[in-house]
Amino acid sequence: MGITEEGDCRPSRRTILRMSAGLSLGSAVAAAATGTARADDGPIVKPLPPALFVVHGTNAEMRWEAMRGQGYLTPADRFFVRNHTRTPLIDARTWRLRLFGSGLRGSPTLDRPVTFSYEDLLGMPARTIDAFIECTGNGRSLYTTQQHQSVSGTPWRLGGVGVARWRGVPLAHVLERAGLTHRAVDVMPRGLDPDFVDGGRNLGRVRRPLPVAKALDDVLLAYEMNGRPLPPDHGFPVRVVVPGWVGVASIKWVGDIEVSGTPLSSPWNTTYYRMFGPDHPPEGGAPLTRQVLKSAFELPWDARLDSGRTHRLRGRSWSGEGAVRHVEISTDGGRTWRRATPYGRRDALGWTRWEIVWRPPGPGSYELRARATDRTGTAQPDVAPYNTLGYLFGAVVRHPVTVG
Ligand SMILES: Nc1nc2c(c(=O)[nH]1)N[C@H]1C(S)=C(S)[C@@H](COP(=O)(O)O)O[C@H]1N2
Ligand SMILES: [Mo]
Repeated sequence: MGITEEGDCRPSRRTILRMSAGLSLGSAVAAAATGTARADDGPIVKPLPPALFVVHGTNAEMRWEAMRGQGYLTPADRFFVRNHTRTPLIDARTWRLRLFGSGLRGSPTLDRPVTFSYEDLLGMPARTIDAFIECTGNGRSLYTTQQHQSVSGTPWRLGGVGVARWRGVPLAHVLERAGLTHRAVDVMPRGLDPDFVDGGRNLGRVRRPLPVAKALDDVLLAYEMNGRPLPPDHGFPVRVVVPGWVGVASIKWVGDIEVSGTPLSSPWNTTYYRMFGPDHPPEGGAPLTRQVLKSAFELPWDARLDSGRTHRLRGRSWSGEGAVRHVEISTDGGRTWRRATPYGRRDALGWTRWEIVWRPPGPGSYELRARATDRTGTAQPDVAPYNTLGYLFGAVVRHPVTVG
């Protein structure tokens, strides 16, 4: 089910060659910049052609029509980027992963941590998973456009999600190697990107605690995305991948990991990534964990479709709760629904692709709706529960199209 165990502890020769290609890329960019300064001063390194992306400040949203005709995975050239600040350029040769804290044997400190190099990680048992990473704010703009509610944050439509093939070392393996004890309760990876400043307050580097049970379950320290070394924007040399969970848990450019015998906190599980608003306690709800069930059509927003012919509508549905069971489509504003036909692979950690044919009855404006049901038997609701930061918009989306 999307998880491949690789018995051999040593990377294949091909992998090593691929990796050394990644290393020389790392050193080339390191010459131009060690950490902050670089020739091109944008927050994102990769090209962001307008046909593939909508840029929101330091972030880039994938256009859903860019998935049309693609296979199961989202190619790296169109995978969304969510940066609190900017993509750092890191030299894999000098990079070290540092582990410290009271949850490790001998309670190593950040000054005297347990360290692993990039090559140490490449030499450990590898695992590959096909999993989505999705921003918790994906769909946020629909709170405003569809529910007429005001929320703050990046106004993503539905393109703050992608499925990639992540290869790396299980975090569990690295924690064991670092001397994990039964005292450990929380694990907190921290990124090497610049400090995040919000409203004049310096909140430090992006970090978020993860309960040890999840850390030991299916979390990966990934060094490859879709069969290549991680691109700089997606966390080179190593990122965390936390399947099914809020995207912020998947810390990019990981530099250190605190392993603690007492619960940890950071702004990313207290100030952010909780539900706030009239229906929630003043300190917010519990820290968010799983992403909610969603669906998207592989169509431009306000797509133009020819009248007088039959169209094959395609889309994808995914859920942090596990595999999608079925998807229904309405082309008449939710009065009638038809089952879409799933095709290809459908993995619990990734998504389900589906299609349906539609012959528009005539020219005019229509709203397409896709409503998925996941393993838990729950279907996407008509309305997403309001929260001031606009997280977890899981309602059925009304996708406008014009037939003419
Ligand atoms: N170090 C670091 N890790 C990070 C972030 C960041 O800004 N810095 N953004 C997080 C958020 S909010 C999301 S949604 C995902 C996005 O991953 P991507 O940019 O590879 O798509 O990365 C997460 N990891
Ligand atoms: Mo995010």
